[in-house]
Amino acid sequence: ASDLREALRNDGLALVYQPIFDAMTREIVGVEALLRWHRGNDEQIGPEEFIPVIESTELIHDVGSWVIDEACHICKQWHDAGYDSLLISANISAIELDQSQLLNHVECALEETDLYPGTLELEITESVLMQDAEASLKTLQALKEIGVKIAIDDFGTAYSSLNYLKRFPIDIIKIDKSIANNVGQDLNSATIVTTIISLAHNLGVTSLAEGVESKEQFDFLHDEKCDRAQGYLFSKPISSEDLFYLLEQKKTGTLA
Ligand code: G
Ligand code: MN
Repeated sequence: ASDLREALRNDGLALVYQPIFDAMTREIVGVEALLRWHRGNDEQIGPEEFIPVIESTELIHDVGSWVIDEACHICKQWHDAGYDSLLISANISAIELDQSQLLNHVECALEETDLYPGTLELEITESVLMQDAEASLKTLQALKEIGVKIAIDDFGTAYSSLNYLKRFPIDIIKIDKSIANNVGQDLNSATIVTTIISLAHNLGVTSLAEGVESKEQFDFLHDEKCDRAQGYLFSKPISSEDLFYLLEQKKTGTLA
């Protein structure tokens, strides 16, 4: 944890950005911010390895706040550069969701960067929502009131309870990559994807498939009217500079 404190102070933490595509128009509609820790020389550590380590410490708030600040800041830059409807999505941990600090911090970050609240999406995993449903509900409702969008992450891997889908103010369902990734291979995954998409649509919620790696998978999602897609088929997570370059290429038609 002390290594991480050091990293936070010395630019050892960085965000990379994975574009999210409109499945119909194939335009980039948003970007998910993903945390990376550059430890030592060439070592890159993903959040699944270090977030659990710091969740029991105060550091989780510093890291969480930093992610939101950085994500809002970069998104505002993209807006100012002309991509003014681009959405930015950031991941929220269980501990953060549990605290009133989160709401205050999100409000501050939006105000400081002058970012339109409706362009910020916060991703929360299913299992986190379930841990303390009452407290989570309050925080999410407050976030909703200030105009922020809520995405439920890794959907289909935990309880997938219809009850909380109804109770929580959710705007986007992100279908877990393990499911979308299997649609070509097994019929069950394909059926699950189809079901989640129609569930989302019946609830008036946006459906997003993660982990799209092949053209076949994408064609299936397209046929099933999935709203958005994200995955290696389009792009892996990239630096903010590379993302900007990608947006420019798309605009000028250099890239199909
Ligand atoms: O839990 P969450 O859905 O936020 O995790 C996103 C992670 O999935 C990132 O670390 C990202 O690098 C990874 N990822 C993104 N696209 C793909 C993909 O197409 N295939 C696989 N296997 N992983 C992906
Ligand atoms: Mn996510």
